[in-house]
Amino acid sequence: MLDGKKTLFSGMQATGNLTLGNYCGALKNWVTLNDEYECFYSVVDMHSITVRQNPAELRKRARALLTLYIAAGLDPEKNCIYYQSHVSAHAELSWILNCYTYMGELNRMTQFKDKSSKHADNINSGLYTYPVLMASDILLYQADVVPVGADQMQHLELTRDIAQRFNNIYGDVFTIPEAYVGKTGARIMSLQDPTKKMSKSDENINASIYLTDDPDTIIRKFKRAVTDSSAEVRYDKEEKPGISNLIDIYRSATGKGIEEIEREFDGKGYGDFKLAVGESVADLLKPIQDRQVDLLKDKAYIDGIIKANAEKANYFANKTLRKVQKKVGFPERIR
Ligand code: ATP
Ligand code: LTN
Repeated sequence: MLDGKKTLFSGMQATGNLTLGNYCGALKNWVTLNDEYECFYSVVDMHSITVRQNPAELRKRARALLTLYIAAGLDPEKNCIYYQSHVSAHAELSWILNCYTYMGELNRMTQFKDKSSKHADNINSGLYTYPVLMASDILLYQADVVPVGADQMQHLELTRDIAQRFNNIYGDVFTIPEAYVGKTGARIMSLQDPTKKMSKSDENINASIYLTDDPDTIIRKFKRAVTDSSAEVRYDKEEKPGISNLIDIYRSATGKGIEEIEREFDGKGYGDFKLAVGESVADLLKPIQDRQVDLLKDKAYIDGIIKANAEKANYFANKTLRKVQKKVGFPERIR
């Protein structure tokens, strides 16, 4: 706990183009929580290299993501917005926690199974121990809450287990973090296959709304969204997964409730509904896009944020790391 406030940690990978799923499931919740907590938001570039990256591209995307955090409404003076790779304690704690994590636990991680089937030519050990690096991210800052989309719950459970195991041996070293999964937007599904989550690595560009899409593209993608043939705007995840997903998106973009939405489109066809969803999403994203473009031009300002926040993150991370190193028996540093 810092300044009487609880601590929040979250992070996102700078791989691929961020989607509406990333925004509604993660970033949007971060913005609503950032007054209440002492917040750390990382661009987790070390996680990114578990999948092969083009170096210049990764650097560019990482900067765009860091800027997007600010454009979406996170104040970089109040929140610590930083690159994971600028804080070496992440790698150091990760090594230690690897020695407190069982292979049996890592074998159960569904993201590892998914990613290794997608990247069968590069199933590296970083991909396998990815959740341990994620646990280190969270535990270094003694985070109380971690806002993530529903797909990251399994990693968060593992983080809690590792922390608990460590505390059982060495005393109260780590805060046990809680997940925060938002009420709306926890799982935005693909527009082309509503049984699959919307994902930035989807090959079909019509399946995802990218945060960089312009209004016309957004509206066109919603028009093409896969739905059922009954032409009734009603929330029913089993029978009408496509329409329910669009209702979820509309709820997240407008703050309206399910019943209110059903009433609004009572007697109207899917065409009207899809257009309204598209317009609401375009309105939601436009101001963020404009601000990001402006911020990216202001090199000196962004560089200043990167430097100051890396220092702040290093300070807090090293405090925890030193404590852990002492607990496990590493020799004291001579000053
Ligand atoms: P990839 O396709 O590379 O696996 P991704 O789109 O799933 O990427 P991540 O970088 O793994 O995105 O996730 C960043 C954050 O966005 C996480 O907190 C995750 O839970 C959330 N998130 C990702 N996709 C969705 C989605 N479809 N609905 C809700 N939240 C999501
Ligand atoms: N694994 C997460 C990204 C991530 C993260 C974190 C999220 C890395 N470290 C710490 C929350 C807290 C993902 O793929 N979305």
